[in-house]
Amino acid sequence: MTAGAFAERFLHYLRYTRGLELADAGPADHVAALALAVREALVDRAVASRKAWTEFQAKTVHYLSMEYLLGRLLINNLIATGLLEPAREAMQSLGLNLDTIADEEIDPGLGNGGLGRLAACFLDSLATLNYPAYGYGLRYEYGMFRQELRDGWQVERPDRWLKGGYAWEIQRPDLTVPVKVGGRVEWRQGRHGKNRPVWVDWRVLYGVPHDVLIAGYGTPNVSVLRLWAAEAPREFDFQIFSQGDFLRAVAERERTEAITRVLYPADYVAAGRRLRLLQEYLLVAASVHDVVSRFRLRYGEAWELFPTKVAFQLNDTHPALTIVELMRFFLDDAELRWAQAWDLTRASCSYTNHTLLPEALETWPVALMESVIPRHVQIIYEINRRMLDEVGSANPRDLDRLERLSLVHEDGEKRFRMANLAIAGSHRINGVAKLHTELLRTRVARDFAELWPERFVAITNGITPRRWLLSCNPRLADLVTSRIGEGWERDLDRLSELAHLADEAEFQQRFMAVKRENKGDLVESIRTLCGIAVDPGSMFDVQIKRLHEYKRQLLNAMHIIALYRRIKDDPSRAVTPRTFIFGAKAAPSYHMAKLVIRLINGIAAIVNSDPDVGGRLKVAFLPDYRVTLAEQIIPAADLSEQISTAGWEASGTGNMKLALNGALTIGTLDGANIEIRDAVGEDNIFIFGLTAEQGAVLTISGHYDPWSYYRADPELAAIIDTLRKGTFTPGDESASHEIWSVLMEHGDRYLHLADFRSYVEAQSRVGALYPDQRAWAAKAIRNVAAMGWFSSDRAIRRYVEEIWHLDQVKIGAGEA
Ligand code: 26V
Repeated sequence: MTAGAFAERFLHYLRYTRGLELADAGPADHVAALALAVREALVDRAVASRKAWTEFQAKTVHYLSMEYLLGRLLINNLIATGLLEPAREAMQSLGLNLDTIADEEIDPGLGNGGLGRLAACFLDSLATLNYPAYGYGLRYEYGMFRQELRDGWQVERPDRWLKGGYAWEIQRPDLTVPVKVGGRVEWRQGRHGKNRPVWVDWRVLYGVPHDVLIAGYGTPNVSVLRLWAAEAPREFDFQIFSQGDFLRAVAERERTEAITRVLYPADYVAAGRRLRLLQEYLLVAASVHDVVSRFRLRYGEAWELFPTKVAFQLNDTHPALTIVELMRFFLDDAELRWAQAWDLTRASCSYTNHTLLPEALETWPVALMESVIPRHVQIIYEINRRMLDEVGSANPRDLDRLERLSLVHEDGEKRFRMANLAIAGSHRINGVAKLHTELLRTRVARDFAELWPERFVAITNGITPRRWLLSCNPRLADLVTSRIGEGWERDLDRLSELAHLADEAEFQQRFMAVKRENKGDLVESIRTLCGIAVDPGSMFDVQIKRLHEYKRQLLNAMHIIALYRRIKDDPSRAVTPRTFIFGAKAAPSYHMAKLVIRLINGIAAIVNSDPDVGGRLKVAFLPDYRVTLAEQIIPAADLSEQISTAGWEASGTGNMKLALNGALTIGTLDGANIEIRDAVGEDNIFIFGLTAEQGAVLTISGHYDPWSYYRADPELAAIIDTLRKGTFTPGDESASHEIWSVLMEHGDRYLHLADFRSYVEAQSRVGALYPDQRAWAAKAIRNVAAMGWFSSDRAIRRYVEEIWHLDQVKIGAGEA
């Protein structure tokens, strides 16, 4: 498409969807018209994709996730469709600037963190690799809250992301699906005289699909992200209305449509609330209905083909009811026998575990579930009975084991254990990194792994190089292309061709010049966002991720205090200038996490303005961390903080994004850090701290005593004392004191004191290396060169081989 033709489409949409001429249009109108102009290309591709998938009768994967963090789509979609340059020129010809407009696009925050962003990277790779794929999720009216900082504290503001309309979504009222809830189960005589359970007195609500098309890069294939919005039935209103109870009709409607009102803004803590259960059930029931309808259109009632045409991937346990809903469909609607229904269900479902944190493992009170989906409760009991019968007949005496395997937690209020259900109903269970899978096998899911070892697989996460290099870091992308040519965007292993340039002076200089320019851009953002002046020549030391105790932003803060105290001790001592950059949201209900934000901002206030520091240390907490902010920070980072307590970070994906953009990692032997170390080599990463094994021994033995580290290390003791006294949170001393108490009076569950010295020593090595910019550049380049394996394309290929068994489909020409 030429720039002229693109400009014409843009003006067309301004006029016919917004009723505006160019002169009257504002930034929001520009974004919408641009999106619609690009969307045309996506729709054409989606139509062709659907046609090819259908013609080829291709097996299709359905990724079920309560969260997606897509980020902005305009630049990405322009790049993917090859329209970036025409669009840029078109805007210029109209007196507009593409980048300025792109900066106005909203970032749909339909997720909390890593699990949601992984889902978005996977849809990108599925499209790019020509696999037929649907993502299913919920269209929350309010996404992740917007974070503001007031007096150093996090304040949450609502995220009304849909208020100006979202041009990328296509509402599909024609594909609305009914979902049953409530009621009870009766036993009635069936067709063959046998008594069968019948779900009665349910009420109905509807799921209305909103599709967002995810373009493949350099291919016409498109993934479809189908987001459900809850809608109340019209008939229902009329019924109550005709009884004269108008207010009740409206209130009831309101309650139903509230199901997709808001994203739960907490990860790592199971909500246990009715509304959350309704959300999970809506996602599952609407999606299964959709998939089954499509199957019927293509294959009629040939249910035996189901697992050869349909794969469901459960993104954590949140959509684990898929297993039960499929069973309900096969048993009650398709009238299959249990054994066949179970075989088909298990053969089509698989489950990804994303965390081992006990408080994040979902369980649902049986009584609550009974009031929402009584038939499903019966089915879960029956799945459990059959599973325990089978296991019990092999080992009749091991009652403890049966108790651990049971889908029902019986101690006190009865609850369903969703991870056990997800494992029992899946043919593959995967962890998201090697260590994580090993810990899943040997700790959290040990009894299951002993029963069915072949079902457990390790598939390390990955990231899409399209968003996390090509689009977010055009300077580095261009430099890479200038040396190894195009093609790495779809074959990231080709980055290894950069390795031999690591010691080449000229390439090092170019590489560092790119980094410096990116840092210059970020300096401007920090000035605007935080009002802090930072030196682009200082080392940018970055920790960006959800705020959680196990991720140990507090350990980072303790290191900053250490450096600050050393300067105060001797203001003339030589220090490597550093800018500490944080981005993190705390769950609104997570008290300790909010205290840590307050502490970091307190440290920032003191360090940034102390004349003794003289600007050599700066701390910036950037508000409202989200995909868009990540895309600005990552290209400018020198040092990547991946410092979780070993054993607790399932994988991490920020670690991969930062290394891909030329940051060196300081990290523990946790999650994918281990695999990053193996890829880049020990000399090109800063590893510290206890291993998962050592940490577990220390914790489980009951011998861990933070005070022993306090007594042995005067510098550490002084830092801990500042926390007790509230030195860094003047006016809010109790905030700091509470943090102290969690460490020193409540056992320091995440081993901050145990790892402190090792961390500070690793940081000294970092600080010593940074001034040698050539040596630093060589290591950074080696990191970039070794990141090929961390592409989400590799991860998706592994899912295809180990779990889904899909065939690639070439659009327009059948099978690839
Ligand atoms: C858990 C829960 C618990 C129930 C209530 C709502 C809710 C929402 C989200 C979560 C997800 C926590 C798990 C998670 O995000 N894990 C992260 O997954 C990343 C992708 O696999 C991985 O890189 C991170 O290491 C892991 O922490």
